[in-house]
Amino acid sequence: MASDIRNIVILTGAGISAESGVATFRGPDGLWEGHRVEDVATPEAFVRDPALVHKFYDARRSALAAVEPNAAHRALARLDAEWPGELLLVTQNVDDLHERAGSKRLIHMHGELKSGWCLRCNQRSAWNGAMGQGAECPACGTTGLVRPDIVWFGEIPYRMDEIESALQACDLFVSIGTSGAVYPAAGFVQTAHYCGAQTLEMNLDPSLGSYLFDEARVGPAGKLVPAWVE
Ligand code: BV8
Repeated sequence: MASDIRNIVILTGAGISAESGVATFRGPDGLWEGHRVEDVATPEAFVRDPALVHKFYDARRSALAAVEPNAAHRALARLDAEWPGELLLVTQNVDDLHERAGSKRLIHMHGELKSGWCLRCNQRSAWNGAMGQGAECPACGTTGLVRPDIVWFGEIPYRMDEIESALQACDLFVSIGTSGAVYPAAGFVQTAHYCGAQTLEMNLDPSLGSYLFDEARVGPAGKLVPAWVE
């Protein structure tokens, strides 16, 4: 890595978990039981059909037990442990593979499958099993008012202030395994570029925003990311 690089921001998307066996959103398998994610991952869908939305997230939460971090997650965790400068890993993913690989300086901007959010007391709690409609909030005991702690379309992503500050201060912005289809994440490369950072994309196919990057490497994250970290 160039010697003038000190502060790094890394953005990951579903593609970094693909080699672990976690389905991406917009690939050939991009539908879930015939539903587009955009039709299930919304507050309106949750009001309209909470059972369907809980089923969608319960299925993905239980699938986490069967998957493991891959070489790309592990390489980023090594970088997190060894990089002497600032490093922030922002993931759009709601799986727990980055933390299981050991990444510490991590933000889940779209929430986490393994968290529940009580609409009565507003507390978030760790969640491993099914949530369903009768779930009881561990903090206040209310049942039936726990929702997935996921940022749905139309909702504001988490910790955007911290992310914006890191983008403005970084020397290098790296995007890994994302189609560039969803904002504000898809716009991070422009913020970093305007603030003087070098930008690198690593993706199986050129993303919608590939043209915005100084460099775009095409291939599987499990191969490209360890080679880049080394
Ligand atoms: C917001 C949680 C305001 C759900 C998700 C019109 C124009 C522009 C924007 C909008 C618009 N209309 C509405 C909007 C805003 C909207 C949006 O962007 N819509 C899109 C569809 C147009 N955004 C929002 O609503 C966001 N909120 O804007 O609030 C605001 C903003 C800022 C500040 C204040 C207020 C909220 C968006 C969050 C939605 N929730 N996830 C869940 O997970 O169930 S988004 C969902 O898509 C996932 O999080 C996912 O991470 C994300 C992006 O998808 P990707 O991760 O990129 O996955 P995808 O399948 O698309 O691509 C995978 C890529 O990997 C591919 O390129 C593939 O080639 C590659 N790949 C595959 N295998 C590999 C690989 N790469 C490497 N190696 C491999 N092996």
